[in-house]
Amino acid sequence: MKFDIVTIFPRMFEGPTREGILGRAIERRLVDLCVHDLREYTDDRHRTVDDVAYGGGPGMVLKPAPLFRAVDASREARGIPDAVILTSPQGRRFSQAEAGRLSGLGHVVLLCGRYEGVDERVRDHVATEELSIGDYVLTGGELPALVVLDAVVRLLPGVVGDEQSVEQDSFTRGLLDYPQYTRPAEFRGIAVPAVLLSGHHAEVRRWRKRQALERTIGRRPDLLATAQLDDEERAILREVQAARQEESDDGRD
Ligand code: 9D3
Repeated sequence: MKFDIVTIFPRMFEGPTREGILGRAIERRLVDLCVHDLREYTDDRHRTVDDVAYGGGPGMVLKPAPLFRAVDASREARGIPDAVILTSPQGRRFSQAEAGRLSGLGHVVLLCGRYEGVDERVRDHVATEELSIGDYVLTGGELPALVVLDAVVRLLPGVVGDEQSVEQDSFTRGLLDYPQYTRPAEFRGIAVPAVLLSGHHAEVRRWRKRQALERTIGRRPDLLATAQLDDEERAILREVQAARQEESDDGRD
């Protein structure tokens, strides 16, 4: 899969794209990533990428010309992209489903917003979509672009060694992870739950399912509404909900 990222801070991508699963995917050429310095697409001596807003007001706005030229250059060098994504606080919320959709594309351009905003003509005539990663204020679209890149790349065939772990993903299935432990069996007097040492595989599986369901109800009940549960999980869920009902009845006694 081809990615072009357009940014005024290309060095922000150096560390994250060299390390870990993402770094290996690029090394193995499963991902072809080009990071472009927006200033390379300016035509003035000062390499100006921003300007004051028409109508006045605080803050600078990213000028249209360098962004238009950067996308033109990508199109000429690497072909017509399937999506040109502007990262912005006004975007649709990025999600696991969005990551899955993008992982089916061949070529994606990510434009990183900055400052108080981006000239609206970029939204209307260059970007095919606009994505936000959540409701908190960042200083720019570079970290969001890395988040999108990371979430999409790990879904590409061959990138994560264990395809099963990708499918079992909590957000793919809609449940949070169950608690995990490794050796030693007792650490500073804190024991690993006995069931995990018992060797009873069916019991371990049921315990994990129950833990995942209890955690999801307790921490992210919103996820449960759309979770894909198997028969055993549905049965355990009814038990867990009955037990919780008991507890809240007790509380009122
Ligand atoms: C909505 C806030 N804007 C009001 C004037 C100003 C503004 C704040 C922060 C404009 C741009 C930014 C920089 N953030 C991004 O470019 C951004 C972002 C984010 O801040 N949070 C979550 N997702 C994203 S995607 C791009």
